[in-house]
Amino acid sequence: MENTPSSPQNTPPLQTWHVHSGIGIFVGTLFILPVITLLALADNLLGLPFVPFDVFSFVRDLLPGAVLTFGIDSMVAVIRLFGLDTDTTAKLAEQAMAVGMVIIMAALIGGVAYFAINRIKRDAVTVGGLFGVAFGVAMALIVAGKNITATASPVASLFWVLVIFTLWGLALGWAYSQWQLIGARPMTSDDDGNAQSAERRKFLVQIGGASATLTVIGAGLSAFFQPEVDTSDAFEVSTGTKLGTTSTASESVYIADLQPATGTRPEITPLDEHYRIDISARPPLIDGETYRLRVTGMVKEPLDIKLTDLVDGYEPVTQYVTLSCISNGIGGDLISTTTWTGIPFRILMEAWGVNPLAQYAKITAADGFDEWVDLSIARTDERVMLAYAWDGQPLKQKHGFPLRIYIPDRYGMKQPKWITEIEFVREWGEGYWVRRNWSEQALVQITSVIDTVSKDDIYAQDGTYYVPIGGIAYSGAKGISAVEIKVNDGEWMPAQLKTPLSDTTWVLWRFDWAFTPGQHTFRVRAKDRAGKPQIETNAPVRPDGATGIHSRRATLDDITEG
Ligand SMILES: Nc1nc2c(c(=O)[nH]1)N[C@H]1C(S)=C(S)[C@@H](COP(=O)(O)O)O[C@H]1N2
Ligand SMILES: [Mo]
Repeated sequence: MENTPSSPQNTPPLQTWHVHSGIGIFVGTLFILPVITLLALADNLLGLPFVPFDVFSFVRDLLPGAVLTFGIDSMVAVIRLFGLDTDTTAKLAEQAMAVGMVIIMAALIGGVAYFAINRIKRDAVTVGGLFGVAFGVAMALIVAGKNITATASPVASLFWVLVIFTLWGLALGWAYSQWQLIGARPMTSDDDGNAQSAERRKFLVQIGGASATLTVIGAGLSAFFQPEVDTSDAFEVSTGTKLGTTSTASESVYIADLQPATGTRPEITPLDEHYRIDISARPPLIDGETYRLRVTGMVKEPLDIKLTDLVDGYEPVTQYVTLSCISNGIGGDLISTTTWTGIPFRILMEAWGVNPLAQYAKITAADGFDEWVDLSIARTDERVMLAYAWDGQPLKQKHGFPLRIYIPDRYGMKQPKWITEIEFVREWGEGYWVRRNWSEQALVQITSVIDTVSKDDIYAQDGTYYVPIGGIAYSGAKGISAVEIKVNDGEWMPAQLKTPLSDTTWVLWRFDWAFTPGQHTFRVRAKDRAGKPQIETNAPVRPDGATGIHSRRATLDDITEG
């Protein structure tokens, strides 16, 4: 009832200098959401940096290789467990992690900022602003170091990052002072503390609402302005010479017109289903017009080569290629086949006047990826190519526009996309994944997969019912000479092989199994052209690529006549 001015409960001093750090965490999180959508909008409209993707790359490169690979392995395992498509789901997960990292940072900085204001008892807006500047400087440094998405000028990019994070800090400080003000407001006797709580709740709802509105508008606009990066018109592609199946030694083992069992994957992967693996949260965006390939090191003279000069200046070759990721588990979906068009690397080396003493090409890519190519392979194997087209079209942005390299018999990790520089050197170095403890050579392991036990295609011949079984076998450029199937504890039996599209693709196989009802386990194994059998003992994907036998179970109902 008493409401004396001296009562400390009802009229606190004008500045209490105490707002709980928890409120700082909450406000920091709340205010970073519109910042993130504004970053996305400015990225889409003006090519300004989308900070979370740079942060993702920064954190990723800080992590020890083992932790990183464990993370990727777990993610791929979870995605496969839920039967999701690895390509898009993994990218979405990475992008979500990227945004999550920035949100967590903002929450922590918000909490620390409020703690600091409580302690140093200075104007909250100023202190908040200083925290924002510090946050902004840190983010600007990361952006300057990584630059995953920005196409705007570096000065504009860094200025923008600094400004928007400073604004975030000022807003954080402003919210503190508002909170303080509500606490300092003189209250009447009948509504004392409750009125303050109600006021504060109202304030939280207001800033929450404002923040949510901005976030939704920003997200909507940036989805609307999302640039459609279509590279298909960047240049004309002619296919030139086709490299096919050159080996005749074991051609007798192939059947040209073998009909694959229903359910066998398509021999040529539709381009938009080709698997996709790379290190950034978003593929680098390269402008084909201004692009220059830098050729440096042990060459006659350093070169900056226009894309059209490459595409129009050399007779292209085209070959069917099966590409596999070293992270592809037994029976996994990180393996695909399409046509690659490009220029034999050997021809380019001649044209560029590469010093015969050069041993390696150090390849640098726009996303910070790098790898060393052994020139003894490039000098002798004409299939090594600087590729600019897949499936008769300029490379899609996500598959490495404008240039990537092809090296037969190696997993994808040895074959950079988005190539920006080729430096000819004497000394070998460890590439991006080799530094993270993956295989130095990354030679493809022989592998085979059962795609289907085609229960619905059972047919009768001479009184026996047969079940078509089918799949692929792959061994990089080593070819496949035999595939064998084993049912339950039976003998290994030879499958039929379809003539492959080239020496560097998978081979489709088919086996017609004499039906018996019940539940069965089918196993498959293969041999390469040199007669080397696939390794049957299980090994994980790291460090040398998975080995082991793929198996599939199927329950076959008895055949009901009539
Ligand atoms: N610049 C760059 N090149 C890269 C990678 C990358 O992250 N960055 N990933 C490599 C890996 S691990 C694989 S498996 C293949 C995948 O190529 P794709 O995504 O076009 O199928 O690209 C390789 N080249
Ligand atoms: Mo890979």
